[in-house]
Amino acid sequence: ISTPEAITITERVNAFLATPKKLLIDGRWEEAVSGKTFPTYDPATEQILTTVSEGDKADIEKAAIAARRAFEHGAWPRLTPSERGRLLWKIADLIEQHAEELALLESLDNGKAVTNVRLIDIPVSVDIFRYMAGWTTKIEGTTIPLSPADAPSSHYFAYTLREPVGVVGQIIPWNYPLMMAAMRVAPALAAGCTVILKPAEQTPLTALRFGEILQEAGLPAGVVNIVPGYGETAGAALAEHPDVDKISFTGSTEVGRLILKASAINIKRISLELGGKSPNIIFKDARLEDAIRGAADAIFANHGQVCCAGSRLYIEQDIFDEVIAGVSAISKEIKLGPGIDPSATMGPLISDEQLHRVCGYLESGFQQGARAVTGGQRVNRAGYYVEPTILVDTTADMKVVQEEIFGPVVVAQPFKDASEIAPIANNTHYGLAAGIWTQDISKAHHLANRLRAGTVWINSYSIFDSALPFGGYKQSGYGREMAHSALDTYTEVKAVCIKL
Ligand code: TXE
Repeated sequence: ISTPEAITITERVNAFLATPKKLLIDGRWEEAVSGKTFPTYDPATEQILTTVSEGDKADIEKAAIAARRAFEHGAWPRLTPSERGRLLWKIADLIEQHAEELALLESLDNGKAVTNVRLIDIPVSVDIFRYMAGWTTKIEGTTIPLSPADAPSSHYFAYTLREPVGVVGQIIPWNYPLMMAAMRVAPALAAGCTVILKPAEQTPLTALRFGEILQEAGLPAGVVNIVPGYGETAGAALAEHPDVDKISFTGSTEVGRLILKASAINIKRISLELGGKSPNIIFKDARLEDAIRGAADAIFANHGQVCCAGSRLYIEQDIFDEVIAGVSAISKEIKLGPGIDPSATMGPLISDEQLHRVCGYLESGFQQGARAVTGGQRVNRAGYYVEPTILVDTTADMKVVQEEIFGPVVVAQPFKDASEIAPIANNTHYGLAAGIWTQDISKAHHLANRLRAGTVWINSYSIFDSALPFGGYKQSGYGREMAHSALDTYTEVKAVCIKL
């Protein structure tokens, strides 16, 4: 554990934290209708950072009215695609301009290393706005030749339009708070939708600062409304709201099911990015140094609180001990500490609840016969720290092998030959991502085809790019984030048919 020789918290960050935060509704910062607030904590110290207005059903109602008005009338629908694109580009510039402030806030609120926020969360957030800025002028329909059976001699002209789906509710988690907001808001705005964003109750701060940035960029009132609050109240009200056309949700499979049920009220469009239990498969012909580093990064990055974390490690028998020794050595180099300690490479988990969830999984693993080669317990100090952990002697039926732990815990198992690995890798309810490490490119492609996962990385892991679609098979959800695929989920296709 490192001592917090922390980075200086800038005056701007201190000023932001010094005032209780409010909700952004219709371009104004407002207190919750109920007058309630909730605290947001620094997971490294367990101390309160600031208080935030607690939105619930009444605030969602106000936000839905504002978002509907902004969608139907006013400046937003009148902007040309090109003007919309310029606005998105400006938002990207402003995120970049305020990068350090956002990075510090993220690190304080979430616990993740500020160096990683600067390296990943901020650039990805900037890039998705620039990428989507380019798409605003390219959301095109098609022309379609018709052959009507009952009127073969008539001539028709038919075409499609792609129109914004309408008012969109976005419910996001706490593991990449700013990035998740950017990845959802950017395509929604590119498509011409309006948004009600509900950040996770654990990490509302960067979303709120992002709201100020949207105002600074000149986004018309009501186009993006930000309502922090709890899932069971604000989140559920958003999912149930009859005048919200679509929900984009990232979080647990359990809540994903609730969202689906709630969406029945008005047949909402839904995209779900749920959890994962992604296999990372290392063959003996892989470049071992790269594979070992890749296997460690795949699970320990962001403290394992990553939906696509490589949490099941399958290693060809002959190299099992060598790979485990290598990943274990890397895990011992990891320096635990608060996110704002620049020398820390792994921070605390997000909350007491998450700490207990992860420790509960460790306990269950040990009870079912798993063994920790390294790590295996909570770190005895303030903050929600768990040791980077490798579990071996695991079997397919164990909870730690089947369920998402969402912490720095990998389960490792040997396998004998390539032909047996696909069904083993596919043997969970999830299907978000997978990794393959081999120099035999034919074997890699063959296996990539057999894996039931939305993303397969070969000789790499967790490569994200604005142009690369991301999403799940099976109970990892459906719909794709990022790339032009995301625009499909924020648009409706209208067919127009004219008799000539
Ligand atoms: O998720 P929740 P939690 C997984 C991961 C983790 C577990 C629990 O395995 O251990 O989920 O985390 C909102 N109606 N992932 O409890 O509850 C909530 O306010 C509407 C994977 O944090 O799903 C927050 O904004 N909304 C994951 C968001 O849903 C509701 C990221 C996520 O919270 C709601 C996070 C309700 N009834 C957790 N209840 C990923 N796929 O990346 C809660 N919410």
